[in-house]
Amino acid sequence: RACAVRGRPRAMAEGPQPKRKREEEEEKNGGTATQGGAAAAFTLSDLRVRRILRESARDKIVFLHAERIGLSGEGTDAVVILEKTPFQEEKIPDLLKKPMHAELQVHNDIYCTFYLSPPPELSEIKATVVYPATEKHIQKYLRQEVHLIRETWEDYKNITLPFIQAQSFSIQWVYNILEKKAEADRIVHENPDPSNGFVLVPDLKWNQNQLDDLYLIALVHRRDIKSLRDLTAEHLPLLRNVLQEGKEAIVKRFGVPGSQLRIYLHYQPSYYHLHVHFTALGYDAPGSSVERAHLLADVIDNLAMDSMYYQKRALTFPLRADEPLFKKFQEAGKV
Ligand code: GTA
Repeated sequence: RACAVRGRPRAMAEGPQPKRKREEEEEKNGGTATQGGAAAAFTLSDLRVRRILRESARDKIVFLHAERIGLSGEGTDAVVILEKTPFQEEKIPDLLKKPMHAELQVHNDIYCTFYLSPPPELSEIKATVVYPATEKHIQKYLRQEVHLIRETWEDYKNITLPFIQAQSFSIQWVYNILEKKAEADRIVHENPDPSNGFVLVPDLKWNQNQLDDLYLIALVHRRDIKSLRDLTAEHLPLLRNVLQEGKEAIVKRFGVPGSQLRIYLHYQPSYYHLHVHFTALGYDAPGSSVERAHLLADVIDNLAMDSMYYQKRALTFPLRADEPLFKKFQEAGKV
């Protein structure tokens, strides 16, 4: 059921690559992406926009509810995220040099503003597609009011755990990576140990063209750890491997030292298979704020002090007002 979007695939496993090599790769791939045992391929132009779920002028990103009309005339939901990509340092001089349309909008004394229409290679937009998308995906990207929840261990057992057992996003994409059915060519590092090992891959949000928004994700091989709440001192060797080997692999491949990485877990995550986020310290990554991110180094220290730390303390996290889990907390009189 993976989506196969006919478009321009990137050969990303090797990190930011020289332009010529990337172009050769693209020609070799013939412009079609079919990773992960994909179902029928479709082009982006098969998708019709139904509505804008959310947009941000600051982040230059728009989240769309789209649909693909089948032969029977029935629409299947999709989510499309369009995002203007960051500038790539080596291409900046071309922006001024290459012939293009430049419209002068304001000229006042020493101040001018121009609007440029750069050639395609200098004006990329990244499109992330979720197809077919569930109602939960659509809700996830819809702009909504957010509330903070303070969850005790009892709340976790009585409200959150039954909820996540009954309905949470599929983690098939995680298993595809761990089993090398998808993104195998993107793996940056692997420790294959079934208990204490993990796979480190570039996150879906990072195009690897520049290091400013570096974002990788470590997925543990063990399948029995849903989130922070399941962690005990038993998991310390695994967590220490992720922290140490993850940092070593990133400095080796991308030249970014551990002191410039933000390494953290989300609580609540969207996907209940333990994973750790590695983002560039200078990048304000979505979900890196205090109400959601738990630094891995702190998690390790907390567990070393008290094996049951995350089964004892209350945890705070944000929930959107119309999320079913928020309603469960409301019904229990906890909000
Ligand atoms: N390599 O197939 C995948 C894949 N999937 C399906 C998800 N991820 C994947 N990585 C690879 N291949 O960082 C990544 C996600 C995320 C992590 C899961 O796995 O990109 P999480 O379980 O803690 O869930 O982490 P999280 O953080 O909620 O996930 P997600 O999807 O990133 O959503 C976070 C919020 O960021 C969204 O609600 C959205 O509002 C916001 N956002 C801002 N910018 C973007 C963007 N460019 N793309 C997507 N979401 C964005």
